[in-house]
Amino acid sequence: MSNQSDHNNDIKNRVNKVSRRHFLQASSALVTLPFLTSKSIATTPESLISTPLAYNQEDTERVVSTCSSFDCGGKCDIRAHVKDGKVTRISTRPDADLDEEMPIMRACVRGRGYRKFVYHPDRLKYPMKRVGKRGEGHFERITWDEATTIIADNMQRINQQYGPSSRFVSLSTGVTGGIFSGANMLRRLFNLTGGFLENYHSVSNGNTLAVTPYTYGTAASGSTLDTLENTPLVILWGHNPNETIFGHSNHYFQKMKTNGTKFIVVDPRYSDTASSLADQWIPLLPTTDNAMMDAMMYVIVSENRHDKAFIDKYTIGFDEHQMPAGVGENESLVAYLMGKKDGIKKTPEWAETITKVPADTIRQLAREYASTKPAALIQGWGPQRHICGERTARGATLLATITGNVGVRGGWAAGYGMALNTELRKTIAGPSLLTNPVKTKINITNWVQACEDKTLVTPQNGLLNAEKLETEIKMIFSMAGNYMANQNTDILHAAKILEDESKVEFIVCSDLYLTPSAKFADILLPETSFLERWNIGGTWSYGDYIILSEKVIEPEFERRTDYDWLREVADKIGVGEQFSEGKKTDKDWIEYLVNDASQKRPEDGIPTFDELLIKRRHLLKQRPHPQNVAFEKNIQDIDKNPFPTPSGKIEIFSKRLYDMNNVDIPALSHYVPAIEGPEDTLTAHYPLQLITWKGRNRANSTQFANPWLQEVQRQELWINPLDAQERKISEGDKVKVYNDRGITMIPAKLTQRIMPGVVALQAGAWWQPDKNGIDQGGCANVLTSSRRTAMAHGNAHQTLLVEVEKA
Ligand SMILES: Nc1nc2c(c(=O)[nH]1)N[C@H]1C(S)=C(S)[C@@H](COP(=O)(O)OP(=O)(O)OC[C@H]3O[C@@H](n4cnc5c(=O)[nH]c(N)nc54)[C@H](O)[C@@H]3O)O[C@H]1N2
Ligand SMILES: Nc1nc2c(c(=O)[nH]1)N[C@H]1C(S)=C(S)[C@@H](COP(=O)(O)OP(=O)(O)OC[C@H]3O[C@@H](n4cnc5c(=O)[nH]c(N)nc54)[C@H](O)[C@@H]3O)O[C@H]1N2
Ligand SMILES: [Mo]
Repeated sequence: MSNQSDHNNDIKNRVNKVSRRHFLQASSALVTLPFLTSKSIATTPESLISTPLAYNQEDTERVVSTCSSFDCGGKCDIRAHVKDGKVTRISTRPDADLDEEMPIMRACVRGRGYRKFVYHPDRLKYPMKRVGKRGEGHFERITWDEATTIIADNMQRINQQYGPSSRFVSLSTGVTGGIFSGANMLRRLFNLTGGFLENYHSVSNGNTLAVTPYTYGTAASGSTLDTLENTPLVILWGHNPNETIFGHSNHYFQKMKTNGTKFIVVDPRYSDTASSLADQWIPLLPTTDNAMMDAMMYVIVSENRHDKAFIDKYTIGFDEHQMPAGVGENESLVAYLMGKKDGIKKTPEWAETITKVPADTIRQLAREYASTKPAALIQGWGPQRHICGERTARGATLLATITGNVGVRGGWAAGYGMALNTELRKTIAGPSLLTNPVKTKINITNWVQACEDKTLVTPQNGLLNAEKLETEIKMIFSMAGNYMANQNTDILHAAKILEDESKVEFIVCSDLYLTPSAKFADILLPETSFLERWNIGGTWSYGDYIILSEKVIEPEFERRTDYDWLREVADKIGVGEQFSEGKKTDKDWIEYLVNDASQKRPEDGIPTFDELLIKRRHLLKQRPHPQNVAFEKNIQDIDKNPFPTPSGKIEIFSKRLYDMNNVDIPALSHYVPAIEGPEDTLTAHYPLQLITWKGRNRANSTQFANPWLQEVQRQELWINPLDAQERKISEGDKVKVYNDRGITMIPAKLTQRIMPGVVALQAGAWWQPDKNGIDQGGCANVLTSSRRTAMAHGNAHQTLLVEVEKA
């Protein structure tokens, strides 16, 4: 052990001292040096494993500290045990080595299951082309040369025939946890050859991202979590970090819990976060959050619990004295709450009938939030993936504002909620995508329309930088995505459009599995997994490190990296050199990108690639890192640092929203009954609201086929026993969940973890139509609506009504 340790210290010293050339030699030698042995992994100090590239267990086993490139909320330090060219086991950063300096995450159940994902017998092995009708899922094996020739030919033909804006890259988040991805390299290739139709809007958080600036002037409303250390009260509003991870939240929340912080969870579901963290769970009907927020504000204002000094100094729109010019009477927050215009006081009793939360519970929560200083109301993104998502996100920013919790340590501004200075994946940027000559963009919610009929996409529903689309989408590449027929809304409609070969003429899909979306491919390509190539992984916000994602095993069968085959396509089109800039492999790029960042940004202390090979990971800032409280500077000196809003203040009332004159996105972001919400007349046919959540055993649909993870959590419909009883449904019964858009069949789980009136399915189950086209897998997106949010034109995966009956 001590030899090992000395050796590592020696390496560290050499890293600091020797010239790069010498160092290069030293580090490449390390991989195979026989003296790097250690008998016990469990007792090996963290300082050791983080330092060398790897070490041997029994001379032949390497343990490599690496990470995935999935978009799963965290970026964990996983340990691949490699023997004879195979990963024999996945472990993770040892318990004993958790520390404040480096609270890097340990693998959850998903991370522990990676071996079963990578070695699954169903993994795609060879390039294939479609035989039979599109969507049927029949393919035959072809050579890579054939595949890249067909792709190069179609890229050129379709470009010539329809123009570059007929070429589209489908949403694909499968590799967005890394800086290097096939989807982005494809964008680069498109841009070298005329461009493509780009999309905007994040399906994850685009609604809150678009609306949070209407309050604060910027979406970056989150602080670093270490600033919450002494916060006595945290309200997690539709936030389930126990499963969704969100960077380091669990590390800090668990610590705070131990230190006595009170946690309240507001969620229609008793989530894993509620069960593991919460002192109180407040279920409410989906889409009614604003009614509860309105009533909380009513209690706070009518009981004089608001922070007057804060409101006077930093905000506009609270009462009639504080309104921007050009606005009529009774438009302020107080006027709205007191019913000056509509005659309705927004009392807890009023809200109880809408939300189903007892008035006293609302009153108690309002009092507690207003009287606990500071308090943090932290929103997840589930509530903003609703048709009223913008209103809900902004509503909470008003609560945070009137209680003076913005810009103060221990408070929280709500809204989007990511921290300002920790967008880590930017620490080391990916390769340049070059410039897209096509300026027209569609919202991601427009893509099916753009395939169907170009006139359906208009500036009013999401088209950017153009009055109309010049052409329909004729070519789609899905590179590590399942957003053609699984993760998108209303997939039965999407599938119908995709089946029609006269519409989209050519579809390429790169994946590891034959997913429901991959079934629509004309060319289906077997990519390598993250264990079979190089990348740099970064965590979501609230963490500030990067991890080297190393190629630890050779790809089997004919699997290739997207970059590798794209390079071949580029050669065939005649732009090979510009595309690759001489870099033959993904590793060449990673090496170049790391060294480039290291050289250009010495202030960040980014290591060189060779240093990273030894260090494995890098903290962006010097420790202890600067704690960041969002808007602290604005609050400390608003004259010098006005908010970047039109008024320079926090805008409780938004004149910009007022001028849009859209009832669905009012200037105050108050409650408006949602279409397909609980007040919709459609409830006569479909009385239950269906929501989906991101469960612990997969990242969206990624790892759906992993047998270990299928054991962790079954796909089933959560239904309250009251609703089940009414429908004579018993535990485990197969039920039919349906609306006008589709049907899914799934076993029922009777549980009080979901409130009456609401049913829930875990998001990300594969669509499994039987021979009659009826889904047998509990895929929620056969039921979801492609309706758009009012301002962002964003997705509303969460807002839908269904009926459930015993099958
Ligand atoms: N385990 C796991 N982690 C993940 C992912 C995954 O698939 N699996 N996906 C990652 C990705 S891509 C993203 S974008 C994030 C998403 O992170 P989030 O969007 O925050 O996650 P969700 O589970 O969709 O929603 C959070 C909670 O909102 C609740 N909710 C739904 N509707 C309402 C409502 O109307 N009001 C209120 N108050 N609550 C509501 C849900 O019950 C759920 O518990 O997670 C990331 N992390
Ligand atoms: N009902 C409902 N639907 C939702 C949501 C919801 O809350 N409810 N959430 C939405 C959100 S926030 C998101 S981000 C989207 C995500 O939707 P997608 O971007 O489609 O994400 P995944 O479903 O994970 O699909 C990623 C695919 O990439 C593949 N893959 C993984 N690794 C690799 C690789 O290394 N190479 C290649 N070529 N392929 C790889 C996986 O096998 C998988 O098929 O889903 C959205 N859909
Ligand atoms: Mo997402």
